[in-house]
Amino acid sequence: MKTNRRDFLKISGLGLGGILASRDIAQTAASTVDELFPGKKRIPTYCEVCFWKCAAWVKWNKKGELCKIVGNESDPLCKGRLCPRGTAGLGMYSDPDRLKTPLIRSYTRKGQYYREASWPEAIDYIASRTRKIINESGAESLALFSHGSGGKHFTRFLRALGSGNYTAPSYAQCRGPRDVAFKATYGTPLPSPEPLDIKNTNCLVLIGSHLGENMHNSQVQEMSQLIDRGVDIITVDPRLSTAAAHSTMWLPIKPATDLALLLAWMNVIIEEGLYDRNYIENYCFGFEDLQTHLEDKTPEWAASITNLDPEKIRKAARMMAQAAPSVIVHPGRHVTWYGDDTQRSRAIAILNALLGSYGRKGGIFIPQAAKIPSYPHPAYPKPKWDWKQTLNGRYSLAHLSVSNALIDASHPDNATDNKIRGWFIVGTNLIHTVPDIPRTIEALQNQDLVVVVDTMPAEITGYADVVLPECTYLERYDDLRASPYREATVAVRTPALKPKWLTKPAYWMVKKLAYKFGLQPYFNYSDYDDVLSWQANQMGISYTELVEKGMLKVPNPSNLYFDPVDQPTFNTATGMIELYSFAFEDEGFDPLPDYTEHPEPPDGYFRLNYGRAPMHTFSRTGNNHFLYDLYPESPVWVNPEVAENLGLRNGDRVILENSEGVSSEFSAKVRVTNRIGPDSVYMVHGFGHSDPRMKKTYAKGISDTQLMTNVMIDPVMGGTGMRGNFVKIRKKSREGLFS
Ligand SMILES: Nc1nc2c(c(=O)[nH]1)N[C@H]1C(S)=C(S)[C@@H](COP(=O)(O)OP(=O)(O)OC[C@H]3O[C@@H](n4cnc5c(=O)[nH]c(N)nc54)[C@H](O)[C@@H]3O)O[C@H]1N2
Ligand SMILES: Nc1nc2c(c(=O)[nH]1)N[C@H]1C(S)=C(S)[C@@H](COP(=O)(O)OP(=O)(O)OC[C@H]3O[C@@H](n4cnc5c(=O)[nH]c(N)nc54)[C@H](O)[C@@H]3O)O[C@H]1N2
Ligand code: SF4
Ligand SMILES: [Mo]
Repeated sequence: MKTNRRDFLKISGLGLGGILASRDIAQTAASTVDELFPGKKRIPTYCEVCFWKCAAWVKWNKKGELCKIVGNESDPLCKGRLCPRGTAGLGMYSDPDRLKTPLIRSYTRKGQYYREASWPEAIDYIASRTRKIINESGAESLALFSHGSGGKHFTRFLRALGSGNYTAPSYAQCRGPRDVAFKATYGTPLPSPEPLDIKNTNCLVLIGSHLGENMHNSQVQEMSQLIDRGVDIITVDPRLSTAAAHSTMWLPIKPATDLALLLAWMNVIIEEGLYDRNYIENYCFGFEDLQTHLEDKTPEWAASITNLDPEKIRKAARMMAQAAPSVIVHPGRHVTWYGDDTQRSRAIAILNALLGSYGRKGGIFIPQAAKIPSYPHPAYPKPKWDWKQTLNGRYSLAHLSVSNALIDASHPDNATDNKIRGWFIVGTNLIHTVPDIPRTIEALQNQDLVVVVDTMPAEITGYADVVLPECTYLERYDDLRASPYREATVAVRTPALKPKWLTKPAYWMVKKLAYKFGLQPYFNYSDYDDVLSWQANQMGISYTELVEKGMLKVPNPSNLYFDPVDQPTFNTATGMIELYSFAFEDEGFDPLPDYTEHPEPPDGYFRLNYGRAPMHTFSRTGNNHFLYDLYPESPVWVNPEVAENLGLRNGDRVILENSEGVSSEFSAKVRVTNRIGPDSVYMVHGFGHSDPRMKKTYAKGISDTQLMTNVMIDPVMGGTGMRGNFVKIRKKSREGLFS
């Protein structure tokens, strides 16, 4: 049967009969360590609850019972301490609502349902559908959307088949604009974790980065040291964020106007001669053009746009210059805001250069990463076309694949020859992740095969033909962690618990699939520690010691800061830091960033603002019982003036309706607070789950993504600006209706 019409399957109540033998169910109780690993009391892993990947220990108590997850004391990314989410990682393992068996979409006259399937059946099914797509239109018609460790294994599978269409939301929905801006300016994008020398800085400037709610571990720890030391922190945020509340200076900017502030700061720094002359002369190109460009961008000009006091704008610029070069204008991370995000990020990159902070102690350091050799495999076939061709001339500076462009290539309105016909989705809940949900669903409906690999019955699994249950990070090996930071390190993840039910690791799944296509040579391992121990060996590290210690330091490949004698080279057209960007000019974009005006909310509407809560990660932790107990749903923050006008009180339930008429599926409680201005409402991303199989979090709170139907695409690299959506607030009446 052709499966191009997919009901969103919200199945509950399907018993665990048949496939799932009682012995699998008995595994819900954690095995003891003596049973699993005689003689061991702790097992090394790195956390997967977010992408900071803190190295950690899974520990057992004296009785040999699993007791907790703690940070690895020698890991620079966590300094021995996990954030609340990492500590609650066991909740990912013990969640009773986890996916338990493979599921295959099946059809009866009455409708569609998922039936539990065995692994051989599920693998056969995927292989035969995949083969059909390859035979008819080539392996290039297969796409992979992934986030997290499992995605790496599936990327290898896709490449071995001959497709280059793999993508992650961490680019066009997150860091892409920043990375393109830094690449254009310094010749290299910024990696994750950001190489920010926060602990050594004398001034930290946060533009929207809400550290403290954004819990990126070592950054938050180092920022709290700054607070204790009384170091200057300047926070630009329309909302009184946790960071703003702990800052020397809070600039409550009018939303969407940051570019004007950044230009005015640069104007002050140049006009008052506060820039780093030597640095500019030795390393930078285009200073005179920049100077001319900024002549009229005075604090008074910016004040009229940003609603900030011009004297405060001057004062902040002087504070930065005084601390320079030990100053960090934080480049941000989730920067897809208003569609001109690459230009805003360029302004941040240039401001850091004027202050001479890039490559300097207390500024932005040169990231140090271990190089992990790739496990031997035959060369990947060269695809006839890949994601670059799907852009059709758009987003010319995108240097990684753009998830939304692959969605476009999968959509029925794609009139080109480069069509995507099958999706593998691994560890990304696209329904909560990519704005304009109806378009994603139309593209999904147009596929001949949709495979979803997840640990939970997340919304995206309801659109699959086949759902493959991955075991959690606590039950598997994954690739070695080689996160770039101040020190080059290698960390290892090994299974601390037996996979529950019929769940399996992604590396096992791709090996089984590869077998069906004669691609075994690409996955030539029996268990994944074959790969890890081979890699460790090649690097001259003892694998036994690595597992014993969880994480090892290896020699840094370069200096952490620019050498005062040796001239660094930059991978740009001029070989210098490009204040004036030839890469931008060549592609028809402003070579120097300029301010663009954005629409204001219409009468009766508010700007939809969103962010993070310390105890949740996106949509993945809502059902984690530890974290649910701490924070079951996000309230909607409303300014007291607005609350008064609309007759709203703390705790009232409301739904939100956007200016295109889309209403939130569920309601949330109002939180009346001065911490948000009267032009916006604020909520935490990741709530409003619509899949009843996630029993705890189902229907709790509002999904910000559902209300994002106006997507402002960044013309430079295709990022999806998400902050231009306006909503009105509808209160629940006594009769239970929203008016
Ligand atoms: N509206 C809105 N959209 C956003 C954002 C926002 O703030 N608001 N933020 C953006 C940003 S910054 C980012 S980085 C992206 C994040 O985007 P995603 O990574 O897609 O975010 P999650 O919602 O956490 O979805 C992760 C999925 O992976 C599953 N999962 C968790 N662990 C595992 C595992 O070990 N194996 C497998 N196979 N699956 C697993 C979870 O159950 C969940 O379904 O979202 C972006 N999109
Ligand atoms: N606890 C937790 N921590 C996380 C994550 C998580 O899911 N949970 N996700 C991680 C990931 S992948 C990412 S990318 C980061 C994202 O974290 P950040 O990069 O810090 O997030 P943003 O969404 O860019 O910033 C949110 C802040 O921007 C403010 N803001 C809104 N509009 C404007 C504006 O016009 N101008 C200015 N200056 N500020 C504005 C909001 O009020 C809010 O305080 O968090 C990371 N850390
Ligand atoms: S910051 Fe928290 S959730 Fe993220 S990897 Fe570290 S401990 Fe895990
Ligand atoms: Mo992100």
